[in-house]
Amino acid sequence: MTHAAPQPIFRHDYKAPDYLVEHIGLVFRLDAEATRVTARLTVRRNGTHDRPMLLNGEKLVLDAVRVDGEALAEDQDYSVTDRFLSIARPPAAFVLETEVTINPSANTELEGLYVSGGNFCTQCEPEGFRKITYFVDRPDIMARYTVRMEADKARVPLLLSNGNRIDQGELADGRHFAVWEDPFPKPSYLFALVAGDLAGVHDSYTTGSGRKVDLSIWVQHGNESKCAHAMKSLQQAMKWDEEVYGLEYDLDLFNIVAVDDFNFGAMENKSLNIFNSKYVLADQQTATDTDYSNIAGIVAHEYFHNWSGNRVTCRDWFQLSLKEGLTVFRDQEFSADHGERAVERIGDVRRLRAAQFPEDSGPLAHPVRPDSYIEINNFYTSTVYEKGAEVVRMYRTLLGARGYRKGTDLYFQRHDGNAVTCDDFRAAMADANGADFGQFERWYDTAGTPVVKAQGQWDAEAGTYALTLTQEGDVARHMPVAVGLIGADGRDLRLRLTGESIDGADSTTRVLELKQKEETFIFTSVNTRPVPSLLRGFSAPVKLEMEESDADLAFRLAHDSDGFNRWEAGQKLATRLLLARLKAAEAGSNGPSAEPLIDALSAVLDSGIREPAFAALALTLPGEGYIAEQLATSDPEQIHAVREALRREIADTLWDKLQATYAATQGHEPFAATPAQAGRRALRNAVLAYIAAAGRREALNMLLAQYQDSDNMTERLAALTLLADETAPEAEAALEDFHTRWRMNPLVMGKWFAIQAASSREDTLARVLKLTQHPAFDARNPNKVYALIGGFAFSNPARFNKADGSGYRFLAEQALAIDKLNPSVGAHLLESLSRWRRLEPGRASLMQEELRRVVATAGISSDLYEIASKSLA
Ligand code: B3K
Ligand code: ZN
Repeated sequence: MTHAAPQPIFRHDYKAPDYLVEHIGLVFRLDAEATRVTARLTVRRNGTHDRPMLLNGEKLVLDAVRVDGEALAEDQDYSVTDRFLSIARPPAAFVLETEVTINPSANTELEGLYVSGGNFCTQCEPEGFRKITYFVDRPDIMARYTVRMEADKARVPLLLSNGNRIDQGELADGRHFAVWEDPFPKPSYLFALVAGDLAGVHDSYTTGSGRKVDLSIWVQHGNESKCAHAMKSLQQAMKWDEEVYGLEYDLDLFNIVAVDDFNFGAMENKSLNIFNSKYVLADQQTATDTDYSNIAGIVAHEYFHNWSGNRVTCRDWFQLSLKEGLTVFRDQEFSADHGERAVERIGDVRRLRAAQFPEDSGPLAHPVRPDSYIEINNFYTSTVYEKGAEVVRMYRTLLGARGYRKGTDLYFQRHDGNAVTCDDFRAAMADANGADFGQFERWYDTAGTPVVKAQGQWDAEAGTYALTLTQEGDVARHMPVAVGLIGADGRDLRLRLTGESIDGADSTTRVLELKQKEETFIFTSVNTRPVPSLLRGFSAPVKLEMEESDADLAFRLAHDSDGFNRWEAGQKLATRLLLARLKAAEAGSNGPSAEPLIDALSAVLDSGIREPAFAALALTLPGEGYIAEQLATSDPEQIHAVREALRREIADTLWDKLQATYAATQGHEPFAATPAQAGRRALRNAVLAYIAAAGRREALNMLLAQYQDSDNMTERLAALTLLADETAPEAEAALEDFHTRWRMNPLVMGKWFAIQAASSREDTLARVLKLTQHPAFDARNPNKVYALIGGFAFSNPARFNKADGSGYRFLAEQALAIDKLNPSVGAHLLESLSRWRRLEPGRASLMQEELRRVVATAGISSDLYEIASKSLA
């Protein structure tokens, strides 16, 4: 069978639903191979029309259809295809009952109802509910749910769904039941069911208005001791949302369930969040500091969705960023308030630049609010999430914290219980503040990263500094540009724009509101040559271009009061050097001296121990992907070689200081996952990475010692990651030792796969191929697939982009194989083949060849088809 090209769906075709569902009563007779689902829908016609009622349904075996208790006749009263059930002439108000059978055990897509670790669980966003029962599966249908579950009591003692449990009891033959009712109307994508044998960890939270909420985290037996961090994070998130947004939790219980097989991070189902166990379980021995911080961020993110997503939801999937951009911004600020603000912000921007900027300049580019899609699962992208968060952040930067809060208050008050659009959010921000956000729509409807050029002119005589900002391209956007001017003593000047009175709003950072294609802002009373610090805190998601000398960059790396820009200055210094050296390498010469950069990094090391988390980031050179992004076309192996050579030069030159810092960052206190300790460990690991880069024998011994002697996974894994680049037998032995210790722990085995996949060893592809046959690897488990195959394709540019195309071929084969089991995971892997236009011609054509092969393969999913065909276009 050949594949008819799947057709796109367009945002402009949105129509209000023909029928509304007010209530749905579900009965599940749970069985691993044959679960029976009865659905009782209370339906009302929407408007005046005589159209049939069309319900979505996939992979369902239809056993019965009834309207108001009367069985319907096929073809006459209803018709059914492999995607829809159509009810021919329904009355204006009626009860529709369907009975279907589904097979949770055979569900490898992990969408709908499936089995993980022997337990039943669900994933419905965006379109999984239609794999459970026939329904009008779109987010603007908000219904109340009552759910009855029946199962074998011994094997399935726990029965959970959304809302409150209103009944439970025993049935014949050792079975039992529970009935849950959710008082809040919700879209079908927020439905959840969990049934199985799990251990519960319990605590509580009392809201500001005095409501006691029972909190439970459900995990596999034996993992109870690894839930404390997730529980504490949940309590902090509940408190933070009250304090910062005035939003309280609205039910008496909140459940989190951890499962090992999950397509992404976690899911915000009403009062029953289901999580990838990777983002719940943590202890000192098995989780890194990064894991701890991801857990806090994701637990908070899913909790925050209770308001930004659940109480106020999306009208259609084109509005996805309405909930995701807003909720990412909320979780970013939560993390900033609980950690080091500048360090968190640097992390946000690094992620944005590593994933979203490339996406926005490649064939898969799309606006924050896309205009069309083939498969909505392909649009859970960094543009919708991370750029969407930047867009929300800009409202706050433009309006200030108070104005922004007025805007969110109005948004939640106006739209509570409704399914709305990005325009509604923008209107709430504007109306609450009497502000004009008309031009701001460009951030939602136009793809691409804007480029802003800056030029400064200090007039010594007039004592003015004129800053001209120019937006490239046809579309002028409305954006905040936060600016500081630094005096010769390293201190910020007090800023005043022309026309402002002396006692006007002068401060050291000013937010300029840029709206035109070109605007000049003139600061007065600038009596020494200032060093400008622009786009402080990364105030807009743009590429800023400005001439700046090495000396000014080094000065800002030492003195900029804005932590983000201080880091940015160092990155710019390093990027410039790396690009010059790449150019020189092509011409067969050495390129410029690294002295200015090494001096600057030396100064970072001098003060490193006082601000270790920042120093770790400042010491780390821009990644290979980021360097490639600065070039029209590139050779990733060459970038790797040049970057490694520079790392070695830095390590050789600063050897003694690196050793001293390593010694000074040895931990003495008992382990705690605090920002302070995590900062110290981050600096220690960054320094160890340089020490390893020097390639001396004593370095190998230090790696082995850190691997063996550490009492925590952060340090142990960092050492093992560096050892995985080595070919020495001791390094192999360490990898083997790690496997022996942790082979029973799937999350730790994921780390073991990931570091081998990211190894710079020449034989990495061969090893990855071999690891796909390892007993701990499982192509059905997304974590393992992303660790091993994703780790190779996304985190190892040098080995993935081998000039002979073997990496591309491997990836295409894996994506095709995974596609048969789990299309959304297969499609995500294939995104690694989308950037061929930015590669030198030889690799570019090898990459295209693989994409063509994928498109030409019969029977591929629409998910995979969309990524492959768009990547080629
Ligand atoms: N809303 C879910 C993501 C669903 C992804 C479906 N492919 C988790 C989140 O963003 O919070
Ligand atoms: Zn989300």
